[in-house]
Amino acid sequence: MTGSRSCVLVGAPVQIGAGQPGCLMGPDAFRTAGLGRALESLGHGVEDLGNCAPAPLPERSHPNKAIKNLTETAGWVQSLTEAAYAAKQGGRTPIFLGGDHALAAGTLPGIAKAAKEDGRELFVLWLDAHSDYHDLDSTESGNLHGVPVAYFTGRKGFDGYFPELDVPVKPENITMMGIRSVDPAEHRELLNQPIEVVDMRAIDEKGVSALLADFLKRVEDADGVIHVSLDVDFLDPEIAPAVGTTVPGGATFREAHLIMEKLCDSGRVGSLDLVELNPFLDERGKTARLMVDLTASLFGRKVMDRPTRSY
Ligand code: Z70
Ligand code: MN
Ligand code: MN
Ligand code: MN
Repeated sequence: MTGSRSCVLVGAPVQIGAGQPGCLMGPDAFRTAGLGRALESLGHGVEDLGNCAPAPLPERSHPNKAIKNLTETAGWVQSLTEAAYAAKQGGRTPIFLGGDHALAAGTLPGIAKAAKEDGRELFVLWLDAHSDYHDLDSTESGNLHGVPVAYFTGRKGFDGYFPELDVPVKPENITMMGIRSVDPAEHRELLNQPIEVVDMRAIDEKGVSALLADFLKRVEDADGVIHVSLDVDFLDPEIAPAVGTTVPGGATFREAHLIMEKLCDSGRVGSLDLVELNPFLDERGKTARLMVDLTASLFGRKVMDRPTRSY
């Protein structure tokens, strides 16, 4: 139990990016489920900065009439970019309590800017059923939690709608894992660029351990730092029902914990998003508690507190 991080909890109660309300309650559900206490019990310092609010921006509209809540989402992107950049200062470990996945359109640009200033190569592990790779023209649902990866990698089409992107995330530094729901327009674009997409078939064939080891090798070779973006729907809905977009066939309890333990062993995780928790859909807090337990594994909770041998 060798904790020594300075963790900062940043609440991001954004719910307008998702198709149904409820993620607004996410940050308080994580607090109620004991996220701060779990980190403290591992020996880490924890400071809760409370919740962010969206920046007030002038009204804007896009020719794609399906899009919902564009102005407010852009406001969240702006305020969270600034909050993430600030939270990363002083070698701290920000943990963003969502809120739907649109929040990553703010957190990642802020984290990327801080990493660049620190001279560190940023990698992203995107744990999700979905690729969230629509742009503003291609989204059909109009739910903007489906666009963050396109935005923060600097794809065209966000100019004048979302804040101007300072430091984009390199697509070749992104690995998506758990993917099992990709819309046709996302699929076309994903084939044109170097994001690594580890779908559920790959996990079934090779196992999360070997697949994650490949990613960690690339990070280590670049002496990089990792941002983990954990969407509740990465997990199988049987163990994590509190999400608006359940997709069957997700990661198991054991796969998810193993990923967190191996990430912990790498010593390279610098920031974390916990997203898409909809407490209104939970069963006696079980999803919130599972997300807290996974976070604890990520930051040092072990069955046996000794270095893990490689098998
Ligand atoms: C679909 C869309 C999505 C998260 C659902 C789903 C997107 N591709 N993202 N849940 N986190 O509506 O664009
Ligand atoms: Mn997502
Ligand atoms: Mn710095
Ligand atoms: Mn998802």
